[in-house]
Amino acid sequence: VEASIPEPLREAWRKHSATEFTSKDEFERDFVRHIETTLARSLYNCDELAAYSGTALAFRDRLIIEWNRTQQRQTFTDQKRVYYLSLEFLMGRALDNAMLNVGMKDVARDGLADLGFRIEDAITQEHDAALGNGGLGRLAACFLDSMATLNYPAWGYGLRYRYGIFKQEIVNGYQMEVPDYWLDNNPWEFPRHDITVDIQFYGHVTKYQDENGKVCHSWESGETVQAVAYDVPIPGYRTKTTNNLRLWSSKASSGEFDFQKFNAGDYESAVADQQTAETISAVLYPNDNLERGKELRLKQQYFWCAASLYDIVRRFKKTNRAWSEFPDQVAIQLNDTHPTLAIVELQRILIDVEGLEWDEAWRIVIGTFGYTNHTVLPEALEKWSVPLMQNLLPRHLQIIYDINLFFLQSVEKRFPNDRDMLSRVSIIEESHPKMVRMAHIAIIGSHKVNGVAELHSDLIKTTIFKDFVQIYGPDRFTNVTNGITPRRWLHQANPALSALIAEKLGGYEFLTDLTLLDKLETFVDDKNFRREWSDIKAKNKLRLARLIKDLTGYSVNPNSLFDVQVKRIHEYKRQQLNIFGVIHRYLSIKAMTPEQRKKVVPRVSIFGGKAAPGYWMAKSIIYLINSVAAVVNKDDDIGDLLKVIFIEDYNVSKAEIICPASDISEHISTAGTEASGTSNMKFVLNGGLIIGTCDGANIEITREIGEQNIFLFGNLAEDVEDLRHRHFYGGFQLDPQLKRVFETIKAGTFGDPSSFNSLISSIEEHGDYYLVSDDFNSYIATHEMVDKEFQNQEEWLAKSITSVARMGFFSMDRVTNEYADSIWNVEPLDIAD
Ligand code: 6GP
Repeated sequence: VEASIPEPLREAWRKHSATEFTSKDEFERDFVRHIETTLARSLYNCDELAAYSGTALAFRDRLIIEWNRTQQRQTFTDQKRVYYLSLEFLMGRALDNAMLNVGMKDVARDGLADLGFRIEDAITQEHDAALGNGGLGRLAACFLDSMATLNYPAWGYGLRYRYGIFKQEIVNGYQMEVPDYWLDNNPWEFPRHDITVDIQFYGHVTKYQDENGKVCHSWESGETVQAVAYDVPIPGYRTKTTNNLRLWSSKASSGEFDFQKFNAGDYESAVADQQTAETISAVLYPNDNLERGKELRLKQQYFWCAASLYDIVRRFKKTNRAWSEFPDQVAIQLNDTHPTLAIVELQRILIDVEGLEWDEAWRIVIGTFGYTNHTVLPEALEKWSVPLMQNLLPRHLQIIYDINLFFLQSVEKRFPNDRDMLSRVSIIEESHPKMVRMAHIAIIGSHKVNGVAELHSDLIKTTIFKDFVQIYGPDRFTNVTNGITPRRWLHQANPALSALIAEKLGGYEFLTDLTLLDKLETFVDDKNFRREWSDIKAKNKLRLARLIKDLTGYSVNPNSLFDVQVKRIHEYKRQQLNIFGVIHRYLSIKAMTPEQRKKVVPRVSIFGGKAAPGYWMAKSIIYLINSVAAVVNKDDDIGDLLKVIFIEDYNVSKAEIICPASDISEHISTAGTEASGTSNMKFVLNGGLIIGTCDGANIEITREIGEQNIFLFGNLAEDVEDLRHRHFYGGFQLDPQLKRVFETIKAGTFGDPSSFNSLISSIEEHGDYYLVSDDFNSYIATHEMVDKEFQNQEEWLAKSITSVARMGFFSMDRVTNEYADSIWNVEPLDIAD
């Protein structure tokens, strides 16, 4: 309030208040001013990177003006807000998205042309903001886009990693990791050096009695690290709402301690302390669907949760409401269990700092939180060792024990004498060392728990969280099937297709109501429309072929069938099944007569994705793909009939080129392992067909688009357990075609076979956990159907168009509205002109 300018002095402010550029001329003015003043350059010294920066800064001005207004509006209306807590935000590039969302891309294109630049060259200078691993991080980014587009008062909270996901280089076929320093030339963040929070670690807890004799706890001593806020504006599509993504960066607290050391000449130790503090937000852990229990990771989690909660509570307290109203003003969504400590931290603030009684505080906590689960893989379920937690967060561990005590007491009342049940649902696993099960805290401390596709949500209710359904009843558990933002994944990635659809539907309304796509079905038989549709796919394939040439040196024939699998490399996602299938194809072609070869549909098998640096098996898969590529692509006997490509450093901006260019893409996880998948939606929305297992969102995609428009294969989730069991106790029969593939590898066709030993033995000898052999036959047969159907291009086009027309359900806007209705109880802000 003190910082606010008194009314009599506001005239000058109003007169000079910043305004957005609205014309080409004004854009050029802002661009040149930024080049000359912000960047201290000139027309004699303006390369493409500077042109990018100038454009980005001009657009940033626009965003920040709307950002300011949005924040004022949201504060003024003072309604319930959503806070999306995610350790990952896989944003990709921001400039193109900002231009399209504010509707000024054409203005910028013309302006840049006047100034001597091609807009594409400026756009591609931008470094991806890659603060995430894969699906979970990209989902968070799609959430931000939809929440802003739909005018929800919503904030994202995350960490400002100095290094995002590593850059992948392929050297002699192997993955190498290179640090991704992405912060140079990043115009999109606003450091808020005045918004800081001191975060405490270690120390001990003392008990005392207050003046009324109540027993209280105080968490003392220990170390503090400072959290500094960095704000990133998130523009909605064609709306005034520009929301905030707040990322916390760690810094040494400027306590006297450091200065004493410094003054005493102990510079090194003073600097070392500072570096230790900065380490907290230094790097994103590069694991997808895997947790490894490292202390620094727990520090990251607490640092970010505590800073975010402090911020949220501070904002709430400004409204002078009673604490009981907290859940009416605040909804916090936990993106997986990574932010679970926020539950414990809010309880701590309410009882230790604000003096509420336990039960009242706990009611508030439950009313506030929702938890989204993204995986059933046991290796991804977070557990922290009790001694580690005791040391780092002593007060939180006490609170966790109390939460557990009260919870177990209530369970015991309802299920007397069921010791097994108690030990299964306890927050504490009685192992050595004891472990804290984060998912249990997340379930007990939230009013809603959701999975991300129907099958997945059913699975969590019948397997990993079964007991909790017994305890709480089915109402605490729900499903919200994932979606994607059509702004980035159709309009931005595939402008030609977006324009064609707009022409047919009479405008771009489908970008904010994706169900309108259904009108496309009336054009399925329109010959001209089909031609235009297939021309666009052809051009997108050409664009990808150019990228492939640039990255790998290989020329691929754009008339081939482009078969794509791009996603994190993981055994459960089964890139090994794909590459074994490619080897099978190679062997089949080799065995053909020239006559037979004439009938072969030329194919390019395209792979992309990163392996976690410590994931040996995933790295072997990458090496096998590259080794097969090296042989097949140089085999003159094969020519264009088969090419194998590994695209290095797969990321969001490459996905924007790859997704519009597939004929077929692969979503072939072992049934029951892929919670949802979201790239399946991106490919179909861009007119590609998919081959997939009955897993995750593939099932709902099938339901929406019709089973004649998708290539499904493989065993069902309900049979997986049985099959695994049989591998051990019924004798293991390797599929004969897969056997032939293994023999070829073992014969050294693709180089030293010892490199692939573990890959093969995991299937042949160690139980084939992911059922590669069980599904191989049906996989190969289904690919033969793909070939056959691809030859009937007219039918193929009809399938492609029909599928796109039926994809409306998978809009992130539908997802966001479902969370708002069924979990957050939040309304969009009414924005009148
Ligand atoms: C992923 C799931 O693997 C993927 O199926 C889903 O589409 C995505 O989340 C978004 O819901 N999970 C993760 O990336 C992960 O690390 C802990 O889960």
